[in-house]
This record gives sequence, C-alpha cells and structure tokens, in this order.
Amino acid sequence: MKLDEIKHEGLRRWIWQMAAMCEPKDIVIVDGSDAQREEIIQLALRNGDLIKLNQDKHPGCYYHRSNSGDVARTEQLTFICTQDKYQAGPTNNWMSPQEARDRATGIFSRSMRNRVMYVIPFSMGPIGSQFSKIGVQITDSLYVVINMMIMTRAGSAVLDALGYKGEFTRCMHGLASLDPERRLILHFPQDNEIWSVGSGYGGNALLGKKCLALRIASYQARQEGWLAEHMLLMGIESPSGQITYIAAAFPSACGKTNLAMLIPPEGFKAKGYRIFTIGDDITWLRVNTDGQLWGINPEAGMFGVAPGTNTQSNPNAMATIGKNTIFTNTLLKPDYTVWWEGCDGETPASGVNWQGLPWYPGLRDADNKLILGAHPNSRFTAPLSQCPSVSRRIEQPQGVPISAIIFGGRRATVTPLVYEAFNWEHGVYIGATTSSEVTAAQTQGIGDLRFDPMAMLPFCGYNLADYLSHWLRTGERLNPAPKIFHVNWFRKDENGNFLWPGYGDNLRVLEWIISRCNNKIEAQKTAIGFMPGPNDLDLTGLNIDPETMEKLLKIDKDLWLEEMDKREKFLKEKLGNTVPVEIFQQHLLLKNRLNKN
Ligand code: OXD
Ligand code: MN
Repeated sequence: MKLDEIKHEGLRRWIWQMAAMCEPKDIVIVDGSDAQREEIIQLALRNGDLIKLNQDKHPGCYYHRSNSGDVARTEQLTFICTQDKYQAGPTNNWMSPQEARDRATGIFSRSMRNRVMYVIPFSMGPIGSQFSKIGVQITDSLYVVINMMIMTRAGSAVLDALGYKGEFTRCMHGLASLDPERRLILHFPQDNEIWSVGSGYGGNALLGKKCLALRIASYQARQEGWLAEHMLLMGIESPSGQITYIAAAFPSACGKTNLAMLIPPEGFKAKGYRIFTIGDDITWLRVNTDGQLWGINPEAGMFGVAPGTNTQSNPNAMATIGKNTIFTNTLLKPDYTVWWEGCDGETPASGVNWQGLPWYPGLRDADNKLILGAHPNSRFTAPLSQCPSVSRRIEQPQGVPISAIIFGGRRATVTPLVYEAFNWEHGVYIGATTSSEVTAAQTQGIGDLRFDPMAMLPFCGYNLADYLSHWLRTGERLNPAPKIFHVNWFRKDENGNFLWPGYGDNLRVLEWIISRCNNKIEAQKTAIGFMPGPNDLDLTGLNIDPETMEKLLKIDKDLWLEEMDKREKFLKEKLGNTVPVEIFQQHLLLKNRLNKN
C-alpha cells in the first residue's frame, strides 16, 4: 500500500511531518497481510533483530535480544506532558509539552537515515466496537512491527475503519541510539499523541499497550465517562453453567497472566468449573445502558513474563506459546530452543544468554553474584487466540458484564488471602491503598514496598487523585455495581515460605468470590471487610492444615495499625491534598473499626 492511498488527510500529513524530522530512506505502510509479515520477518532475520528458533520444536517462533540497557520499562524517563503540571498529578513525571517536543525532536532528528519508517495502523479493541480506539504507530524497529502485529489488530482494515477523518492516537516511536541518556517516553493526552524514543523494550515501545491503552486511554476515559484499567479479565463457569466475569488489578509481574488462564484443581474440574480467558493485562470498562459495568480486553496478544512459566504453573500459557511466538531475552540453547529459570525440563548445560554471552549453570560475575540464563523480565509475545482457555467473547464488540473487581498485590504479611469491601466506596479505598513488593518489571527498587493504587501508579495518564474521584463517580452510575475484593496469594510464614499454593488453587478463592457475587454464601463481618469463615473455602484435595488457613486469614491488629500509618503517609504525602474526602473517610472508618476490635 502506498502513502497516497491513505484516505485520511490528517494522517498523511502527520506521516510526512514525522518523516521530515527523521529522514527515513523509505516509508512502508503495514497492511496486516501474511505476505508482508513474512517479508518483515525475513528482513529482521537478515539484520539480526530476530533469530530463527528450531522450527520443529518452536514452529513460527523467533528470538530477540534487547540492548543491555533496555530490558524493562523506565518509569523515570516516562512523562505526562500536559499544559498544567497539576493535570499530570503528584505521582507522574511532568514535562511541559513544548519542552518535551523540543527535547524529543533533537533526538528524533535524522535518526532514521538509512532506515525504513514503518507505519502501523492498529485498533485497540475489536475494529468498529464502541469501546475501541484507533492508533497509528510509526517506528523504525522491525521487532516492534512484528510485536504490534501480535498485540493489536493491525493493518489496512483499521485504515478503512478510520475513513477520511476518524480520530486516532498519533504514536511516534524511534530507536535512535538506544542510549538511556537519550530516551524519553512522552505522553500528550491533550493532543492524543505519544512520542517514545531511545528504547525498543515492550512497555516503552509497543505504544498500543501501556502508553495508549492505559495512559492516554485513562485520560480519555475520564473525559468520556469510562475506565481504562491495568486488569486481567476472565470468565468462570460454575457447575450450574453460569459464567461470572471478573476483572482483577495487580501490579506488574504479580501473576495476572497465570490467574487469567488458570487450570481448575482436579476436584473443581470434576465439579464442572471452566475458565475462559479474555485478557491478562488491560481491561476497558464502560457503564452500559443496563446499569452494569461491561468490559473488553483491548489487546489481541500476551506480552508475558517468561521466568517461572512452566506446565505446572501455567499450562495454558505454555500451550499458547507453542507456536507463532516471539521470545525476548530468554536463554538460547545450542539447539535453538529457549529456556528460562523456572522453565520445564532440565537446566541446560550451556547456552547463550540474553546479553549474547556464553552461559552455563553456576556462572558468576566479578562480584561473585550468580548470573541468570534468562533476564528476570524476559518475555514472550503470543496471540491470545492460541490460548486453549480463550473465550469466544474476545471479539464481541459489547464485551462482557462484570460481577466482581479484585485488587491485589504481593505482600508477605498484613493482608489476608481474601476479603470483600462493604460497598463501592470502601472498595475504591481498598484499591487506592493497595501496595506490593516491587518486581523486575520496573527498573528501580526491586523488593521495596510501594503503594500502587489500582495497580495504576505507573500507568495513570492524569492526576491520580482525580482518577480516584472518577472511580467514585463511576460507582454512582452503576446499578448494580460489581462487588470489590482484595486478595493476597503471597503471604509468607515466619520462615519465608509461601502459605498458599497459588496458581490453579486460587480458584478456591475465586469460587468464594463468585458465590458472594451470586448471593449464594454468607460471610463474616470483620474490621477490614467481609471474609470467609474457616469452612467456607472448598479445600478438598489440598494438603493445608487449619493453622495455616488461620494464618492466611488472620488480621493482626498491630500490623494493620502500622499499615494504616503507612497508608496515611502515602495518601497525604504522595497523593496530595486533592485526594477525595471519601477516601479519607473510609480510612478513618477502618482505623476506628480496627481500634474497636
Ligand atoms: C507489563 C507490565 O508488561 O505491567 O504488563 O510491566
Ligand atoms: Mn502490565
């Protein structure tokens, strides 16, 4: 397809402007055809962006290594560029739009000389759905083109939907020198535009994902009266045949992918439970005319964390990545298959690691620190349609009705296995004060505790305090509102061992949650919310003693009161004085209830 064939004049003009800045040697429009995809893959193989994997063992799969300084999202280089600093809020980095454009122009300038500029029209959400948003990404990275073709609905059908003057997000991306000193991830929500330069890493470079579907979309969602969330979306079919849909927010690398496609434990399979996966990372939610909250997954693929994924922890993910998958920064074995820590099978005797260096088990660096074969944030990119548990509803334009919203984090102590909010407002407070121990998906502070409201701290495209009030106002429009829950799969004992088996067994907790949603079970009222009684979770077939269950459900008053101080500090010092009063009221109510107990 030629540039002149694009009907949308504004789009044509923008492409020319960007080309004038970057001076590529050619411009190619991505039409989404298999033939063009094959051509792009061949080019990527020739220029070293991709390595062909063993096609007998990994049909249609390729391997990619990132630059060594470019293996995770760089939140410190990510900016919200609004006219007014207030609009970006106290938790986002802010830069004025003028300064942002000036600085990025300096880096983009002439950066595509001798390179081809690709133009990728894509839709987040099924093409034509009232939920969906169109973006057009420009990039000079073949890896990005190939990933975008998996992660989004990309190609000329999107240009047809865009027509002569449809709205779209301008997504400008370039690798430039890949130097972190010359890297900027810039969002201009007021102009519906993203500029990302200097990184080829997924969350920084696949602009449909975090940049559009969360940061820009959350801003638009507030203007237009909906919600763009960092949530998985799944359906649970109970023995009666009823499917209950739930959306769940967890910070990065806390197991959203595993939960979204869990395999029911044996007893639950026999009872008749089935899981339907809709999304593993992002959910867009709208209040429908029926008063209920409905959701879609705007993505078409999974960009999942590889380490720890195996046929025990996530058989559905392993089946999904059996073909047509891009592996990034895993270990490459001599037979051109891939391996990562926590993968199936034996640890290989040797391989080439994500930095392109020879690796063998036990290899240590100059400081005597063990070197891993795969980067802890190594990833796979695979079409969601290949997931054995995928729901037929992923293509339905109206999405699915949501019965429960779940928040959670990785906490060794304090928060119990599960509890339920008393009402929407209390649930928003629970979401607002969710915290987690930092993982390898962020470059900074691994292991530290950080508050991460609704798991949106790095992804909210506007003032987080206003975001909380948007949540509160959305609740007022809902009838019935979904019930809100909090879960913690990661509680540990005094010796640092996990108390709960997690993975498929999490369905035992989800069963309680959906029974609550469908008014099938009573709960115990506690200071922090409604909780299951000692015999309310079906633990058949699970080797767990009553004392462990007691620990998992324990509310330790002293620890909670300490936690309340941390929450207060976070709300007051980090979120500033515009936090909605309802959030402080809920905080005080909880404190009073804890003190009375
Ligand atoms: C992701 C993340 O890649 O949250 O999904 O970092
Ligand atoms: Mn994520």
